[in-house]
Amino acid sequence: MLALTHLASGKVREIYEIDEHRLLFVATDRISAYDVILPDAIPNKGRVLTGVSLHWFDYLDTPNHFITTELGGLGLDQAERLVLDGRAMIVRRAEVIPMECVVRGYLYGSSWREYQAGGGPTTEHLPDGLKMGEKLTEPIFTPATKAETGHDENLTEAGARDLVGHELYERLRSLSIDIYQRAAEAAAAQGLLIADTKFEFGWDDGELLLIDEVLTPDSSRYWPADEYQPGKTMPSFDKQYVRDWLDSTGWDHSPPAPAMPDEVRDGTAARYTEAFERITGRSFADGTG
Ligand code: Q0N
Repeated sequence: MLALTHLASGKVREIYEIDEHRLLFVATDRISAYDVILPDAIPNKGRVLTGVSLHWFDYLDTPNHFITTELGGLGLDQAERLVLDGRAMIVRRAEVIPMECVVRGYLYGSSWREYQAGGGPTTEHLPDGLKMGEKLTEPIFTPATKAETGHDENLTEAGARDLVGHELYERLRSLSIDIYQRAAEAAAAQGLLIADTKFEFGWDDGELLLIDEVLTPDSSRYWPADEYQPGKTMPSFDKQYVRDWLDSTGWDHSPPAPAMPDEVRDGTAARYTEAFERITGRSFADGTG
């Protein structure tokens, strides 16, 4: 489709090479649930996620890979520009640090399961007696690696220090926690809690840069503050609707996933738009009107 070299694919993202120093980072409309990519796309999901990342890059004002969303000068034809508009950013090409920098403010998801099963890498510094979804006294840094299977593998603190070195570990930990705390404070003003989030970092020109998507609903758990209750299962406000529909079909989570009725697709799209509006405090204009 594009006259650019394809560099990498994530479940829902595509990365193309522009030149030695720049990449084109594209958020697609694909959606995954239960670790499987669904056969139907969610209209404008890529634009919503790109808009959320841009909001945080701007708000956080921490060194990051973002250059521009202006796609002129890449030799794209009009059809390509139309598809990419709003969902692509030109970013600085970095040397990716092979560690996912996860920060958790609440004990939930895989970390809760680990804790409940007697403890593991993400819970090694936690006291006993915490409830599911409980707010931690301090946010914790629980880095992971991408395993061959595509599943994240949690690292112990010692394992993470071995992987990146003590000096970089300290820097990534304090930067990740600082970014999380500033984002969580801003989100709280919008009535949202950020249960946990995952950052990636890379090096370019001697600078440590925040890369990838940032604090999107795909990389983070956002909870409506007024629905928060420790001990209770917290529905994800963007994906719960599609998960509930998948559950109602009796699908066993092995690919392929069932095709989505139009109303589930449109309801999911509306929830992503709502997520954008809650997070950024701005209305989402999808550019199709
Ligand atoms: C890049 N990914 C996501 C680490 C890699 N700015 C950049 N420069 C160079 N490469 C990348 C970016 C960005 N963003 C990011 N792939 C390439 C894949 N992750 C998965 C986890 O491990």
